[in-house]
Order: sequence, then structure tokens, then C-alpha cells
Amino acid sequence: MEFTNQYLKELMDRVVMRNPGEKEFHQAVREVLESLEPVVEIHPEYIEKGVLESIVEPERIIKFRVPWVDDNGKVQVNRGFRVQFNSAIGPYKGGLRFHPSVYEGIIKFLGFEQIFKNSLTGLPIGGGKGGSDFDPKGKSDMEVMRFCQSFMIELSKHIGSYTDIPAGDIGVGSREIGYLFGQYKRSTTRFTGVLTGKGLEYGGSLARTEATGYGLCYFVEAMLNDHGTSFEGKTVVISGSGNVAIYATQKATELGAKVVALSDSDGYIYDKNGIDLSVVKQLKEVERKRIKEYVNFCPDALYFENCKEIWSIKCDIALPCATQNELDKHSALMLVDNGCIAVAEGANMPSTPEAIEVFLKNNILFGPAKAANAGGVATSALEMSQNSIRGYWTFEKVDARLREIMENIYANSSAAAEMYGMKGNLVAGANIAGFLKVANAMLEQGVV
Ligand code: NDP
Ligand code: 2IT
Repeated sequence: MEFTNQYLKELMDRVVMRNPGEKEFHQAVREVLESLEPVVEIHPEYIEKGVLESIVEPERIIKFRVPWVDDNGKVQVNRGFRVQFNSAIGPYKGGLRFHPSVYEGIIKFLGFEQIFKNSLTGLPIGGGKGGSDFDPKGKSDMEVMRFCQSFMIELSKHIGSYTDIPAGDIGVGSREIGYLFGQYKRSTTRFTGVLTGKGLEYGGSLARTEATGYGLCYFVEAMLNDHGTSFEGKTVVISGSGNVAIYATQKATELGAKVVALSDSDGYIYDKNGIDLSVVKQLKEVERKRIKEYVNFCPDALYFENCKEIWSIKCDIALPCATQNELDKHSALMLVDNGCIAVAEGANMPSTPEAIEVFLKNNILFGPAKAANAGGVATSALEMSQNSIRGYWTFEKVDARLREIMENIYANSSAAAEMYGMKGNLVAGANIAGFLKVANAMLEQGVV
């Protein structure tokens, strides 16, 4: 799509020039700016008062060396990042990603998306993201611990329960959060809710582990209900086999669907009987093994190398829950040809812009990441609430709040799309609804 608004076009050109080589960040900004075309026509003040100029620039970027000693006594050096993108509506909030592909452009794209996602939750949280190019895969627990301790010695200087509250993302789960929390406490002598996704023994919230996957399914159920259908009896394909994929599988199954495929970065499994999640949980959460091992326990299942081909499986609903740009135009066309009716993003920016275009043109119900996967961070904010009152809520209470939040996000994104003349386009609707709250807060706070 070409910009029709000259200011937005020039702003996009400046973002590309000032952030060279950061293609994922450019992609994320372009999508939001494109959605805002009808908004700035009605509200030129967002341009005139510099809101758009500011919102694409992180408030602060912290980049640091993370030295640690491996099990052979060799010194390893990684890079650590924290992008504190926008604090207009609350303290910076967003996950940490440990994956070899991490560089500044990935963290900036994730931090930028987080601003609007967090706004959509309706809760008082700003946008941030961090991480490292460290690869936890194949490392011993002690290596992971030493890395996390070194990472937190530096990060602890920049975060706090009123300033910036990190959590997990790819490669950062309960094990890593535990080590990070332990080091934060030791470095600062403060026991606070500075991280979310904590263990239940030391301030974690019930249902946070399940929240992103469950929230994704609550969003999809609301979207399907609005179009006279539901998960009941549907065939579902889910990519990834990490935290988000596992709990999306669990909830979709509970809601009456059959999930027939999961993947990791090496390949995918197809089980015509429906995925046996107890096997996946044992392999992935306990033993940290590859998804191909699944076929050793479920002999009817098949394993295929090349994870991208998972989208060739015929399904009614597709939920990409692995990583950015995992679903391209070719995959989108396969899904459409096979009669898929709905796609919703559990991962952040998993569909390429060309894939999204295919979905929108073919009237596929499409739930964009900012809206559809906001259940994780929303439940993180509920964890912060519980930490503030020094108490705990029941699983049922947190889960009910999560469901209500996801239904509201669907309703608000849908309403914003319609109000700005793009009925049914939840990409535009989510971007606009998320943007307006942050932009108005920025206007009220002046040039800061
Ligand atoms: P996990 O680390 O638990 O799992 C990640 C999964 O995605 C693994 O199956 C992994 O396979 C696969 N994957 C990761 N990178 C790649 C890659 N480059 N190519 C193919 N597959 C890949 O992470 P999560 O489940 O937490 O995160 C998944 C997605 O959901 C991410 O996009 C994340 O940003 C997003 N998300 C997560 C939230 C959360 O609360 N955890 C909240 C909102 C969004 P392998 O083991 O082979 O690497
Ligand atoms: O992308 C995301 O929203 C997350 N990884 C969760 C962030 C959080 O703070 O819970």
C-alpha cells in the first residue's frame, strides 16, 4: 500500500533512514502508520503537536555487554537490550526474548507493537521490550543461570516495579524468570513485583502461564461468535510448540475444536486424531526436546521437516504461534485455497504484510497480534495488581478477567475499524484503538 498522506509518507521515510537495516521495525511502523491515515485526516493535531514524530522514537534504549562463563570455563559474551519505548499510559511493560536472531531491530519492533497492545488491554501499562542474542537451547541449567545473573546485574539498574516490568517471551520461561528474579533481589535487596511470569511461590499469578494461549482462543471465539460460528467442531493448525502454542492447543480443544498440527523451527507434526497435549507438555516443558519426538509416542502421527509447510494442512482455523514472518503470501494462499475461515496471531507479527493482504482480500476473519495475543501481558498486569495489594486471586478470577479483557479488545478493535470506515479490518481497528489512548495521553502530558 502507498501512503496518500504526505506527512505519513515522509515520516515513514525518516524512520527507515534513521533506523538503517532494522527491517522488522520498519515493517511494524509501516503497518501502524498506514492504519492511521483516516485518523490524521480527522485529527491533524496528532501531526501538528508532534505525537507521531515522538511515538516512533523510543524514549530510551539500553544496550549492554553480557559476559558469562560456560561449563568448560570459557568466557562467552552476548549482547543485552532493553528498549523503553513509551510510558505515556503506564510504566514500560513487555517481555524479554533470548534467541540468537535478536538484535536491536527485533527488540524495537516488539517494543513498538507492545505500546499499542498494552493500550488495548485497557490497563495502565506502557510499552517496552528487551532480550539478548543468547541461545538457551542446548545450554545446561547452570549456564542459563550464570547468563541470567550477568544479564540482570546490568538490567537491574534500569527497571523497577514503578518504572519498567519485564516478563518472558521466546526463550524466557519460568526457569529464566526465576534466575532473573533471584539476581534482581540480590542486587537491589528489594523484593518487589519487578518481573511478571514469576513462580507461584514468590509472587506469580495463577493463569499467567496459560494466559497468552487462552486469551488468543477467547479472542478467536469472540470473533467467530460475532460471525455466527464458534470453535466447536473446527479443525485447527497451530505453529510453534512453546508456551503460547501449548495453551492455545489446550483451550481450543476445550472449546470443542481438534488441533491437528504443531511445529518447532525444525519441522512439524500432523496427528489426525488430534494432538495429545500431555505428550507435548512432557517433551517441551519438562524434557526440552524437539517436536519430532512426538511420533515415538503417538504412532499415528507424522513428522515433516520444514516448519513453513505446516500451512499446507487443510484446516478451518490457523493460529501462528511461533515467530515473526513465519507465514508468507504462499502460505496464506494455501490456507485460503484449503477453505480456512479464520487466522489469529498468537506470535508477534507472524504474518508478512503480503499474507495479511491475502487474508483481508479473501474475507478471512483475521485477528492481528496486538489484539489477539494481548492476553499474556494483560494477565501480567493482573499479576502486578496482585503484587501491589500483596495478595493472590484464584485461577477462576484471573481467567474470568482475562476472558472479559479479550472480548473487550475484540469489540473495541471491531468498533474502531467500523468508525473509521474499514468495517471488518481488525488490523486497522486494533492499531487505531490502541493508538488513540496513547496519543491522547501524550497530548495531555505535553512535549516530554
Ligand atoms: P517459546 O520460547 O515458549 O516457544 C517458541 C516456539 O516458537 C518454539 O516452538 C520455537 O521452536 C518456535 N520458534 C521460535 N523461533 C523460531 C524461528 N525463528 N523459526 C521457527 N520457529 C521458531 O516462546 P512463546 O511461546 O512464549 O512465544 C511464541 C510467540 O508468541 C513469539 O512471537 C512471542 O513474541 C509471542 N508472544 C508470547 C507471549 C508470552 O506470554 N509468552 C505473549 C504474547 C506474544 P524452537 O524450539 O525450534 O526454537
Ligand atoms: O509479547 C508479549 O506481549 C509478551 N511477551 C508478554 C509481555 C508481558 O509483559 O507479559
